[in-house]
Formats: sequence, C-alpha cells, structure tokens
Amino acid sequence: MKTIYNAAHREHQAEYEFFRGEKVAAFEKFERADWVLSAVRAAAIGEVLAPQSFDDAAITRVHSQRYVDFLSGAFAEYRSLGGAGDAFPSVWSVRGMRSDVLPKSFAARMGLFSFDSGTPLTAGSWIAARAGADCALTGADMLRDGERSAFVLTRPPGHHAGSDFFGGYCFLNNAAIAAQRLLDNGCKRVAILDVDYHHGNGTQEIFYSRSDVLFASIHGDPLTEYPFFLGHADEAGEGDGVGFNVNLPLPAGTSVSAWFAALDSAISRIAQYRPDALVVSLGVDTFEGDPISHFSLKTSDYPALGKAIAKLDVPSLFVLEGGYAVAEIGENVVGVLRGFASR
Ligand code: Q9C
Ligand code: ZN
Repeated sequence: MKTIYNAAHREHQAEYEFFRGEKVAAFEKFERADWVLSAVRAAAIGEVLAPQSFDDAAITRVHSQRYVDFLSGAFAEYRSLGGAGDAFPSVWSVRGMRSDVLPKSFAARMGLFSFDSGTPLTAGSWIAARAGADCALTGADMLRDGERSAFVLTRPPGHHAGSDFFGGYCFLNNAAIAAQRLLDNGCKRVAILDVDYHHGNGTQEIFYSRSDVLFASIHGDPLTEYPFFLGHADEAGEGDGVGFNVNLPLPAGTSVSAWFAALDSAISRIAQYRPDALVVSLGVDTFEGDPISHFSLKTSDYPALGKAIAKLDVPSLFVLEGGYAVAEIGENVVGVLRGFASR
C-alpha cells in the first residue's frame, strides 16, 4: 500500500492546550506523524509519496467558501491585531443567536467558525491543513487510477471539522474531502468508516442529508466523551440521508470484544450499502494506552481491524485521524494497514 505523506505537517505546532484551567503540552503534536512515518518505512509496506496540488475548488465541495476564506487568512489577521502566540476562540454563537451575519470582529469570526477552545490556531495551521487536504485528494485520485488502497499520513486530523467550523484539533475534513472527490471522480456511493475513539461530528454534519455517502462511526458515548453534542445512536440522517448515518456509541471502558462486535455491525451495514469506495477515518486513540481516551485495544488487535475492512473488498483510502500514545501510534497504524494487505 502506498502512503501519501504530508511533509508540511510540522508547520502546525501548537504551544499548548488547556486542561482544567491549566496550560498543558498539546496532545496533537508533530511527533505523532514522525512516528507513523518511521513505522511505515520500517515495515516497508510500500512507497511514500508527496501529494499533488489541487485548487481550493476541491475543498469548497465540502467546506463553505466563507470558512475557507476566513481560515486561510486567520492567523495573519490575528497577528496584525497584535495577537501573540497561538489564537484561541473565546465567544460562540449558540441557540437563538445569528450565524448568517459575518461579524467584522476577528474574535467573533473565530467563534463563529469553531466549536471548542481546544484547537489552537498556529502560524502554520493553514499550511499544514491545506497540504493535508492535497494528500487526501491525491489518495482519492490514486483509487480512481487503479490502486486498491492508499494511506494518507497527515496531521492535523480532520473528522471533527465540519462544513464551516474547526474543533477537536481539526481544521479541514480530509476524509470528507476525499469522499467527495471519489464521488466527483465517478463513484455512485462512498462509505466512510470512522474508527477513531471520538465521534466524527464534522463528517456526520457534512453528509447528514445525503444518501451518496454512508457514514458509520464507532466511538465513545457522547454522554461522557468528546465531542459530547453529537454521536448518539438515534442520529440516522435527515431528508434523503435518512438511513445513511450509523452511530455506534460505546461506553468508556468498553472491552475489545464488544468493540469488535460493533465493528462487525458497522461493516455489515457498509457491505449492504455496496459502496464503490471506502474511506476509513483511522484514529488509533482506541488504544489501551491512549492518554485522552478510554477503550482498550492492544497493539496486537489492530491487524484484525485491517482484515475486517479488507473483507469488504472495496477500494479503500485510510486517512489518519487521532491517536495520542506517541510511542505506539506507528505500530498500531501499520498493524491496521498490514492486516488489510494480508487478508
Ligand atoms: N484534555 C481527535 O482525536 N479534547 N480529536 C481533549 C484533553 C479534544 C480529539 C481534551 C479531543 C479531540 C481527532
Ligand atoms: Zn479521536
């Protein structure tokens, strides 16, 4: 399996994030991708390639133009106003307030286009995220050109980013951008399997009223786990999308066998959908040693995940999402990719 590597990921380096009022080292750090790249190279799973470049038009298929316009210039604007360090939102538009009027205030637009204060916007966030979208688009085009699978090795991750908001360490939704590209390249139906510990609220939001993308996610129950406000089992889609959104929330502390049972049910639903291509939002924060998550997969469990995905026998694009146990992230990701290849 070939890997498309986002070498620009290092441009995004958050100084810190907040935890219980304290500044703590950012969990979503550049070492994550470095370790995955070393593991990909050490396991010799295939060539490592640089992305092609694409116009913003491929991104505004899923993100709003006003969001892309804001985000691409946001850090420069922050600095021009005298902002020091990374930028964080501090005010949000909630129920009963307007989101259709674009405020002039930078602080107001930071809040309009985000849903948490846990996603530092740094000097290089846009460069890194934009290059990651190029990697996702390159991967989608590789499937069109006959590859059976490919791996998008990028950070920052993407699945929490929606059509016009960032959050959860995510700015551009790489998996959604790739899924839309696969449709634009001729696929009739694309499935997205999200196995990150956290619900992919951004991906769900983007495709919620559509039947040409099936979104299936296994994640920590939002009653107790981030992103809290989406990811419940009764969210089945709306309008044309009814029946094409599948949430399988599991309580924090869920066993490995219960997690794989949920995987079986997600995979059966995807098989029944008969997709022309599959995008996997591959977070490995399901790992027992993950510092911010509460499932208990072991390194030796990840090949079985890849094998189960391979049984679908559909061209598959793996896109890196979360996973914060830095020392094990590479081995866990490569375990999935090797399991897929070995089917
Ligand atoms: N003190 C992804 O895995 N909150 N995002 C963590 C830790 C946000 C995770 C708080 C977690 C976002 C892509
Ligand atoms: Zn996650």
